[in-house]
Amino acid sequence: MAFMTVQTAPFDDQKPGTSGLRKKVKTFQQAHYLENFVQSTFDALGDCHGQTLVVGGDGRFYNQTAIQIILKMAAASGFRHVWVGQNGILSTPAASCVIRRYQAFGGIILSASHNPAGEHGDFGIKFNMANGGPAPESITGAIFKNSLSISEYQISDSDDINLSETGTQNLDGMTVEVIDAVADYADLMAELFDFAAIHKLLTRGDFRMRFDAMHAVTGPYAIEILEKRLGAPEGTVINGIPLPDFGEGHPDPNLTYAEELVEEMFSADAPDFGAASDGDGDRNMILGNNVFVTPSDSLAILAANADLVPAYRGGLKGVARSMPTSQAVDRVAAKLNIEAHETPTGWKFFGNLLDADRATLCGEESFGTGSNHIREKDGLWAVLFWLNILAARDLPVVDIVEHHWQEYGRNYYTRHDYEAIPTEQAQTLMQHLEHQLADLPGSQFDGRKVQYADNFSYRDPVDNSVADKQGIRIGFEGGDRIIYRLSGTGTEGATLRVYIESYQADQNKQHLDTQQALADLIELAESLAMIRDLTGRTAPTVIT
Ligand code: VG1
Ligand code: CO
Repeated sequence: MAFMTVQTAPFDDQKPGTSGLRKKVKTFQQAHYLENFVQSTFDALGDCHGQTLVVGGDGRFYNQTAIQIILKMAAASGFRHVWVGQNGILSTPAASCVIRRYQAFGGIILSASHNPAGEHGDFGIKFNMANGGPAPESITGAIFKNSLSISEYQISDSDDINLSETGTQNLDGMTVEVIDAVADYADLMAELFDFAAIHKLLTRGDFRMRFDAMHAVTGPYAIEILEKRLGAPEGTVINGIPLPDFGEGHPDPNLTYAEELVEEMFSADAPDFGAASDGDGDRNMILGNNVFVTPSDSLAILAANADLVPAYRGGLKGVARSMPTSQAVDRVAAKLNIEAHETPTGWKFFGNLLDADRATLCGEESFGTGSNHIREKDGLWAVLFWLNILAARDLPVVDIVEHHWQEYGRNYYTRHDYEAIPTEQAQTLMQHLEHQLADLPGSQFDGRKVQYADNFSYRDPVDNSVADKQGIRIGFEGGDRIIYRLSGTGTEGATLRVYIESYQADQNKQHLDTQQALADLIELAESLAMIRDLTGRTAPTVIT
């Protein structure tokens, strides 16, 4: 066995997006493509000699092939020790948990999250730091820079590692530890939540729940935690077997893609509680009997009820939400008298706030919620948090939501996505909006006065780094907002996301259909951006 130096040439498209590098599987299958990115990553980290690395992925097509390559490259770059999930599996939150537990130097997570999988689907790779969180922009920028000038990489020519059994193996002097993918994560959940109370709720006979793992990575985690440790009846978890093509589904837990669960939860004989997770296990959707909880409301409700959960009983240090996420949680923070932070989209921006203990709970409108227990958003964690609240309060989901609105008011909220728009059209649309920003403040639309209009810029309060051009915001007096940004996770053309929010304090007006309640703002969002004229689209592809 020996280390080899392989000559290569740069690819010009390896700039990490909102959450790592995502491309079609076919792109990753090109000779040297993955290797270039991995070498560029190791080089951006500095000296890797003697260090410990964590490797795992969401189990999609190409996962195991990529892991074998990464292990051989890690050995050639001097890593001493690698922890890898059995069969190459680690959900994103479990990877973050393992990095922290074993005090690793960092981890490589292979996932394209909710993007479709399979040979013709997407693949992805990202690096997480020693704190367990996604690499900050300073590192992703360095990776991209390296990828543009790379001329060679190092790799071992040794045989593949057997990933199917736990235990220790040797790869050219590097120790590979194949670990149970679920155990450490499940133990951490048991430390955070009142498992005894949740066990009682799930076994008392009159409470039914359903969890849809959507044939993605969360199945084994949900079965172990909900059915084995917490006593929920077998069959509580549906679509629990991870498949390399996610059963040809689209494991994005929302009202459009989680059809099977949504149908059951909105039926006459619906369970009391329903939840789903995404491809890599970091997203969550929360449903009650005939009710859907928006992710923004869910974050606010978790914050308002945090004292019911053992891990957060001491109080929250602060909360953080991505800029397009509704402002519902800000009202809870104001009442609790704690800091509320507004960050750009993407979990990497929460890392410093969590490390500095300035935020305890974080969330995004895109079905992501998490806390300082790890440094990623965490789907099952959110589900367990809700179960803990339901066990403690003994109320239906709908009552918990409505009581929350009564106390804090309701932030009507929707996101309209226009997928796969030709990139040039999307850029023209954003420029057209940008040109209007200077003139908008003070303008009136249907009795709404524009208070501010800008392209969001964020200065991290911990390290003072600045992230510019993070989305166009049009804010009205009273708190209503329209936000536009282009997705940084797609692999085909551009995806325009339009986020619309309106606050309603009047209890008599809190029970409207969301799209109806927001109809005039939706129309205004369309006309300001001229979506129809500039893209030819008459309706969004997906509404959440
Ligand atoms: C989307 C979401 C963002 C999330 C990101 C990664 O990014 O909007 O909130 O952090 O996906 O989530 P974008 O740039 O497409 O809007 V996941 O579950 O893909 O790791
Ligand atoms: Co995800």
